[in-house]
Amino acid sequence: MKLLIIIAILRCFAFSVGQFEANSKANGKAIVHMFEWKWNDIAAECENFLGPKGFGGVQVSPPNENVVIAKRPWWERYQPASYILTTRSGNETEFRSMIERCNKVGVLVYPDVVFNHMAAASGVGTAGSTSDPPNKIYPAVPYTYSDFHPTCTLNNYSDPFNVRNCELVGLKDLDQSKDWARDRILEFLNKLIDLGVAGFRVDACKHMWPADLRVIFAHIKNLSTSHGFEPGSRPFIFQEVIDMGGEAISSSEYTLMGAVTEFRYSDGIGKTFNKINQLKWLENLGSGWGLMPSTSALVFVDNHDNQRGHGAGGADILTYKKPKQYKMATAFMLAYPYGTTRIMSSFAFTDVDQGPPSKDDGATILSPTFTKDGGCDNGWVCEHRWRQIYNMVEFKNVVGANALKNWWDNEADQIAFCRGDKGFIAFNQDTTDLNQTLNTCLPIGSYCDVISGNKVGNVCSGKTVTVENDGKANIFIGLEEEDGVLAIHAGSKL
Ligand code: ZXY
Ligand code: CA
Repeated sequence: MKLLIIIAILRCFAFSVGQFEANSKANGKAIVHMFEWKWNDIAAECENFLGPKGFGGVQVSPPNENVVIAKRPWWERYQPASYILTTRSGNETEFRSMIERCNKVGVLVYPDVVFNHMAAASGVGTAGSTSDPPNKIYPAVPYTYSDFHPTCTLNNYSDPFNVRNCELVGLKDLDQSKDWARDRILEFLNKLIDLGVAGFRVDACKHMWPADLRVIFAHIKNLSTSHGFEPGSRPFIFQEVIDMGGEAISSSEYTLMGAVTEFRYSDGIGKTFNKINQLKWLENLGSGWGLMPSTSALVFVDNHDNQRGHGAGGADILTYKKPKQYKMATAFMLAYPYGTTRIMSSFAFTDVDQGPPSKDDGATILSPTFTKDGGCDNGWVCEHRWRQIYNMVEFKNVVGANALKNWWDNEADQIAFCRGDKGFIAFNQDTTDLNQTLNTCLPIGSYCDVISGNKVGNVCSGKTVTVENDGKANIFIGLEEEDGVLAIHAGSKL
């Protein structure tokens, strides 16, 4: 009898916290963060590009109302005024339509959700609601002062109480242990579930108690069967915890409840492809680097915050501003079997506070325009439309769960490896050309390198690699080439 009760308790536990896997449809596929895009533009991008190219999901900017801040910095969206679904990205109708259109083409939607805090700035929000932070009154939720922790300043990262109960840059700190706050947060998250989202990127988890998050996550509904999810599917939750070491709070406190952002990966990959570390050290990336277990890790080359030189990694973080190294780092991330991968899709910026391309004094975000070669314009970078990146998204899908094998390196800055017998990739950031006969693990045939070009009909627009019947091929990556990578896979065979 006792044993049965224990089993029953364990089973409840398993069901309530088992949200590691990007659920079945997206499992193993890349997620792209469409930072500050409008809902209608994302819907079109799902249909025209992301679905056809095999992206598994999109992270979208916070869908709920934020306080309008002068000059419209990107971070105004991290100052919630209410849970009304009206922002510069669009309204609830547009949000709903985006989710349906993206789901239909197999691209799942993961909204960024902010519930550590409410706005620090006073004024009117994007849905017209007022916020009164000095008195901690947000009438459109509604929240009043008793829903918040007593005021204190967040200034001591060695003290978990200070980090979790005090105000980060004056943002009013919600008390997620209180029933009223918890219920408003859950009402918001469950409404998003009803609209068809597949999970959440949860902002500022370091600043919330793991025990409170556990209770909140356990009360989120299963994914909506009326949006095509299998009965019993749990949301995929990835928690933002900036843990570079040296602070009181560790990312491992959050791995029980879902995936966690691995900022040390971003830092390490940046240092590697900035030539601070050698490529050969990538062989044991993962636990060899002291990173969290692969199934817990949400990995990225850069995110919307550290691409601005803020926080984790500082100047070593690679961004679209160093395209050759950025593409190499992203290709490595998509080829190497570690973590759930997220690609950043940015707008161009010169000032770290600058918001997205916009007109009418910032009120209206501009839509991306597209160039003849398929890239973006009008202020949008669209890394996800760079051939070297979207072709590696396909590489990742083709190699699937096949293990890494046949690691080769020159004991310095040239490396190569296979993924089962489905894919082969080589990198060169050494001071000489890479010119080697290597085992590609692929069946005999001619393959298009998907970095220097595409397979177009039965020809390659870039390099062609000839694999002999022993799996070997001559691999050449010249120093002066546009890209320091070469990748071939089962789907790029002529
Ligand atoms: N902001 C400017 C002005 C206000 C917003 C700034 O100088 N902030 C101080 C340094 C960055 O600290 C922040 C962190 O997380 C946030 C912040 C924030 C999360 C939010 C809203 C915020 O200011 O305003 O939802 C933060 C927390 C950490 C950490 C590093 C940074 O280790 O535990 C910013 C905004 C940054 O720079 C921001 C916003 C959203 C994010 C994020 C950073 O998800 O990661
Ligand atoms: Ca807090």
